[in-house]
Amino acid sequence: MEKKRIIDEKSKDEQLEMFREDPEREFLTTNQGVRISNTDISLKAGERGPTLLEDFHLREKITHFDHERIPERIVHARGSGAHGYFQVYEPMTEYTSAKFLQNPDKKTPVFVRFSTVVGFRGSADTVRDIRGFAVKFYTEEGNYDLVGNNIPVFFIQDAIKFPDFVHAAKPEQDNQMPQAATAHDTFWDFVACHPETVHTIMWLMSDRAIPRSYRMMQGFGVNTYRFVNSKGKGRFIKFHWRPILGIHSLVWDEAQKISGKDPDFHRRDLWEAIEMGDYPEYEFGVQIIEEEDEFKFDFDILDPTKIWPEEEVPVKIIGKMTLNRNPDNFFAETEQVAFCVSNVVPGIDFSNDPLLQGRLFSYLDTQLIRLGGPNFQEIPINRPLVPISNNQREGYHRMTINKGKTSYFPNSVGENLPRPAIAEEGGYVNYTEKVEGKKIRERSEKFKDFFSQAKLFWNSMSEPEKEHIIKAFHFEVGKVMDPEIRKAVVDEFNNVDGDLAIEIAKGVDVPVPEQKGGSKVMKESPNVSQERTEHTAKNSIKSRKIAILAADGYDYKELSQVMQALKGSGANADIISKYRGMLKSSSGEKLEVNKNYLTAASVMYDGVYIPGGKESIKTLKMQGDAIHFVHEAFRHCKPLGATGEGIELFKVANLPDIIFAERKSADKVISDKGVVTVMRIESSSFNDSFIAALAKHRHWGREKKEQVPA
Ligand code: HDE
Repeated sequence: MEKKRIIDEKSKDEQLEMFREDPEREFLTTNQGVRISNTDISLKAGERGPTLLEDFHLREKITHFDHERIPERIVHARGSGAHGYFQVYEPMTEYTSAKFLQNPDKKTPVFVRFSTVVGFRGSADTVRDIRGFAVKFYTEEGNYDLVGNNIPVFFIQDAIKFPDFVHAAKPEQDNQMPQAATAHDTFWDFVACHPETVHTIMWLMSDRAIPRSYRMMQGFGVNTYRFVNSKGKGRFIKFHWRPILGIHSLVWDEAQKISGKDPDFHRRDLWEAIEMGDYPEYEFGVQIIEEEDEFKFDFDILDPTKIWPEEEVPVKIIGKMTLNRNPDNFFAETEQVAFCVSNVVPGIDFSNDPLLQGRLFSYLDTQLIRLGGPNFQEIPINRPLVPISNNQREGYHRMTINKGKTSYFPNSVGENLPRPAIAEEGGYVNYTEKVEGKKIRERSEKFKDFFSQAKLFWNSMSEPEKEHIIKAFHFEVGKVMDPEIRKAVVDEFNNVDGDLAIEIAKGVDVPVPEQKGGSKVMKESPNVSQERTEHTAKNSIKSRKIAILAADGYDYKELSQVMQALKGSGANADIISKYRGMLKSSSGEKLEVNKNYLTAASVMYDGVYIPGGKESIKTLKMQGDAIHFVHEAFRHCKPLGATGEGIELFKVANLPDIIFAERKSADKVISDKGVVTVMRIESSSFNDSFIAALAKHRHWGREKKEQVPA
């Protein structure tokens, strides 16, 4: 009889414990366990003589080192992982038999890997790119992998185009440039040759492609899947993840600067949040379409370049995922984790989405080369929590020692075991879908509508979002050397929106199209806009980072009052000054400086606060670094706060068209375009106003003020 294991939140951790190595062993040994007496000097024939081949320790150490690398993922090479758990809110029995979606008391362990797509393993985090959002659920029925992205659509409609697409997007083959960027000729040539890419390109040019944090981005399954209930009834579904912290992005100038100042920005953010107990949380949702409604929409529900607008097919929120533990070892866990779209459990099945169909093949195939053979599921991070029993044997790196005589089925020698399970015993039964058709290389008619949803996306953007998209085109297409490609891109987007095409043309040295074109679609889907969607939390500053600039002589009362208020709302603050060490207030208290101007920059923070204190402000006014900090934060539309003499720094920085608090009404808080000031903080509502400004994240109204240098 099979042993039943109870799977809970801790199960994966307990399983991994069996493989963990304690670093505090006393003696160095070889891989054979022989103690080593010297690991610094190789065995030589005499002090100045040649090294001897018989030095087994030297050979083993160097050989192992020589083999430390495995091929990086062909796409999504750069990633960061975290452990956590998933909990469903209510039984989903009506829709799916998947056991991990039935019991709200059950916590299913998960491992998540976030990634960029195009860059190599060592590339920067904040590049313009789609982000991978892959989740491995270690369920009681085996592993289920939901391998998604932070953008709900994909560039191409058929998996057969994927190698072409990736070749065009990756650095160019002659010179391997540019790194982790799509701003180059081959990428835009591919785009111009493939109108099916335009909808996803709109998303890629939007702020979605430069998230503030992995903790603040949505996730989407992209492809159409199926839920199947225990009666065998199937429904089409799309999966969604929604971050509890809301959806927030960087601005492009900031993203580029962070790439240099802290290429690990997203990795560090995720790691530190988990270390500090700010556990990232995401709600899980599904869109459901009944089979009889398959053809009811003006898009084909199998087309991965199309969304199911939430206004037409609402997202049902069914559970929550919490990430609460960092990996112990990056390579063993984050690098070796192998996601396969084909890993499903009973109750979840596939659709005929042609991109998905190809993915079902590709992921398993790629793990074979990446992880060196067919036994990669035995690597601890990939092991299911339920027993594996089948007749697959041998191959590179086989760990399991299969006992008994038989490795075939049926057999009479081994009591005919292990045997297939029927559905009632938990056996996976593929959905019985009727399929009839001629063998052809064709796509369905609605797949050929490339522009309607790109226009829908454009219609749904707020004004600042539209501005950002146009600027992104100016940067990306502006870097294309070949004028023919630039022209082809403008012509292509003239099919989406005539005004958009004109705006793109202006910035990339291409004549505006002779005939203003554009799709006729007037509809909007506000939920695709980060600014307009109701899913963006705009009332919390939990885990945001605030920079406090100060020098000796700062006002202790002001600083500590603001710090406390920020902390009380869940934000984190760093004190930044010219030197690290202790800063002395005007009343003698000392506070530790966390970063100096070289180790910190405004681009690493969500907001800036300047406390008063005559001497402190006198010093800051003389420091170009402090003024630059304020300029840059202003230009990036971040919330800024100052109290008392702190306001003088803003005045010296010449922040344009901003009204500041005045001495004559000392308790009056002035909040103008995200710049919050008060002369006397004590009995004022400064903290509330500053926190409200921080919660808004960005104050786009200031963006036009291009005269502020940054
Ligand atoms: Fe992937 N993709 N992909 N992809 N993908 C890989 O698998 C592939 C696609 C996604 O953190 C590879 O293990 C094909 C869509 C993520 O380990 C590879 C097609 C979506 C990750 C592969 C697609 C994704 C991958 C490379 C078109 C969003 C990283 C290494 C038919 C729904 C997972 C690997 C991780 C990784 C193939 C398109 C998401 C080569 C053929 C659409 C998040 O197998």
